[in-house]
Amino acid sequence: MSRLTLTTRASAHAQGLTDRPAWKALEAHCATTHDLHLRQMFAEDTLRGERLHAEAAGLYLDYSKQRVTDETLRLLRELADACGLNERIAAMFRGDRINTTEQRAALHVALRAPMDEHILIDDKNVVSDVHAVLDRMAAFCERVRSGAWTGHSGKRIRNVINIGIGGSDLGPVMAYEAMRHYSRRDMTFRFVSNVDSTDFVEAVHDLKPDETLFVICSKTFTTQETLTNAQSARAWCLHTLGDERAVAKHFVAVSTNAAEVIKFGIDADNMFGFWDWVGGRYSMDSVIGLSTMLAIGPENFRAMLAGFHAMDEHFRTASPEQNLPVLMGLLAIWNANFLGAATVAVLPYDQYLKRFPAYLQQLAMESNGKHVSLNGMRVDYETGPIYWGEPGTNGQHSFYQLIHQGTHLIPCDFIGFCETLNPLGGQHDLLMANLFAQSEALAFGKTAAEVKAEGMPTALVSHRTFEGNRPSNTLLAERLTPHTLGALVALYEHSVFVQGVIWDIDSFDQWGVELGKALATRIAGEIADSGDPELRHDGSTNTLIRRYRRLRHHA
Ligand code: G6Q
Repeated sequence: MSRLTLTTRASAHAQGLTDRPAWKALEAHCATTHDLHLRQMFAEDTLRGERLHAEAAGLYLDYSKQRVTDETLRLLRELADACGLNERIAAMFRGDRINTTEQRAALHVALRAPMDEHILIDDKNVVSDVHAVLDRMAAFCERVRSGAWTGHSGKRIRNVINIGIGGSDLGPVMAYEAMRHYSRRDMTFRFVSNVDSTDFVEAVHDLKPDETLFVICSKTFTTQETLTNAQSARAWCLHTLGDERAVAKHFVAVSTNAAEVIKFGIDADNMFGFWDWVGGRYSMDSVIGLSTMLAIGPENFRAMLAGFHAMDEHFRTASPEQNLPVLMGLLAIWNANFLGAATVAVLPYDQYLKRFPAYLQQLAMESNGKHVSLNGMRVDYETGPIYWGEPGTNGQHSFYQLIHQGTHLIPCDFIGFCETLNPLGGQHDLLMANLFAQSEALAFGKTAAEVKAEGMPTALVSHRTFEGNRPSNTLLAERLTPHTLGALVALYEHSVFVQGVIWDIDSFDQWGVELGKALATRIAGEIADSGDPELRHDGSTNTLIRRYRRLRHHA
């Protein structure tokens, strides 16, 4: 749907945000500054590159290459005030039920709160519960890592397979990949999420059941994909081990639903619980991170939590001018709603962060991919942009062309580290040179005059010209540690929240995934039907199902 259609149709519905004086002031400001080029902004303010930065929890944010002036930033802060951002932040930390459509708190900050903090839900301090579970996780992980926990045949566990999907997969797999340097190298960690049997079969093809531990991660323990894969895992294990009692040694569950876990056949002693105020995509630092802790050990896991907490405290207490999540959130609003950028490219210059863009896709797009405001009215502005990305430098030889010279405006988040965990000749310097070069080229481009001065034939000048003025953030940290990873994830969690507050949407529900799930269950029944079921879908879906039923056995 074109932007025009969406806006026209939406304008008949709820307004609010776009009626605010602060919004209108930003629109007027945008109209007068739209053509301002970063070249000019840097030329007029020689200190801009040093000035427009903020730093917290080991992360340095340079936002000087964003297309903003001091006035833009002031107006964005005014908008945040008008939207009650401070009060919404306080409400989240207090444990208010800010996830209004599900009547739940969104209290992921409690997952990394130090033991002496008190955060109450229904008069109960949840921080002590969090630490009790952390201690249990740590004791279990120590037993597995030391070899004290053995499989059914007495062999030590060498392989851990996390089975989960969405929030019960993307966080754990991202964190494992990011923290691989700190992980046990004599153990194998794999992640199965897709209901496509290939995912499971490939994950176990070279593993032995008697050395394998399955961590079944599902908040609800009703998710079709996860339970199907868990059943396959059970069958795979028992096929070799041949004894039901083996399940107790090779399966643990992470869930809020004890009844379903027990029904599946996993002993309550082997279950790690959590709470409904932990959203799936905000759960990698909860017990959903059991596989992460198995890989990197309790001490590193706690260091990661400390990184999360450092960013939480910064978010809660820092002034908006210095507040990284607030700045990144407001800059995202500026880019999406005023400069018209529909996507954000996330470009980590660190191979260990290769799954970070995928993780962020869920965090940002499931949180802010909403078209109704908190009061249920259709919004008349764009909400959550599309997040995507690849680690540098690979992306440079692929889609960066479009970012540099295409017709879409694509703000970029560059993420880099001053020190590599794997020094090899001058490779890290080269990697970082590429990061800096890309953000420089995007911002400043290359003028036609510069191209001509190089003696380029006239016919090629326009092809070789780079307009520049492409905005980017650069996040720089000393090195990728568990603490840095925690801070980085918390930064994005809170930046996503800031955007949701401005857009006046519920960033913590995900009703959009429901319809597809319900239809899949119905169609699965129709496919399994051995007779000739009456199909009552649309003509296209009916035809596709019939064709599939006819051809599937001939494969
Ligand atoms: C995340 C979502 C969703 C969820 C998965 C798995 O915020 O709620 O991605 O994590 O659908 O759900 P279960 O953990 O309940 O299996």
